[in-house]
Amino acid sequence: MKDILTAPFMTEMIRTTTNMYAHGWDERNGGNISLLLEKKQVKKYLDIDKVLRTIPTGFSAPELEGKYFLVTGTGKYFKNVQYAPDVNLGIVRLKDGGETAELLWGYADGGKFTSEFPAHMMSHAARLSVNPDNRVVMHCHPTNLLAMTYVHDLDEVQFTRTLWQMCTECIVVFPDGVNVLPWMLCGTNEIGVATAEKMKTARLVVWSQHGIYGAGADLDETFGLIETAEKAAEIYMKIAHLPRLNTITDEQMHELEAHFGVRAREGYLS
Ligand code: 2HA
Ligand code: ZN
Repeated sequence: MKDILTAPFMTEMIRTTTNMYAHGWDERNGGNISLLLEKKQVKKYLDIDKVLRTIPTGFSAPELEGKYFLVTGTGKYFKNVQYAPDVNLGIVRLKDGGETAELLWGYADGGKFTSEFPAHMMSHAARLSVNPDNRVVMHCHPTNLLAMTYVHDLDEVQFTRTLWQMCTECIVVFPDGVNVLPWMLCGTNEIGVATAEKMKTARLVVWSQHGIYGAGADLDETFGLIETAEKAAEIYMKIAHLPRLNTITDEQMHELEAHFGVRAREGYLS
């Protein structure tokens, strides 16, 4: 059996959490990530018949029965993941229709998965239903996106269009746009259901006055997606209070669509 700390999925997870902390998106215990693993990946590093503990999840997700996830721990700090991965991360397998998680590795201090586990698992199920290659759900608190939810209309078309207008490549990176939830109580099944519903039509879901969820095929892509939206929000927060003399027009957006072979979300451009 190989050392799990050398697994590419582990080193990427450690690098990603470290980098997200460095970006200021994950203060204290803010943020959480879940990465869907293949059974054959896990078997190289762990005896999958050795269950350390079982943990009730408090929700059901039959679509995810038997699936393996590497997940950040509840109350854990992203800045500490690199120093103690086995305390701050865990690998679980879902059973009983998603109602039970079997711990196979990690949460070594007796901890468990993130409080946002429902939103993560329900979002995985939603993304997999539209993209079988989806592997990552990532939540964090990027400063400018969060700031924007205090001063910008929360209408999804308006919010998306503003972000697209802030950097030329935004429409290429997230042509599906950004969905927006109003403020809701976090850590609940209700916000999980609402997030998953929004995840069916976009890979980015803003939680107003809280943060953002991103989904993608790998950690790099998902990080890059949030990074691009956050960059756009940063530009917006720099210019929102100034007279706008120039912008990216819808006509120019159509040129970008044609050149990069992407299709903007239906009805979002004139
Ligand atoms: O505590 O970010 O949304 C981690 C969180 C909760
Ligand atoms: Zn949060």
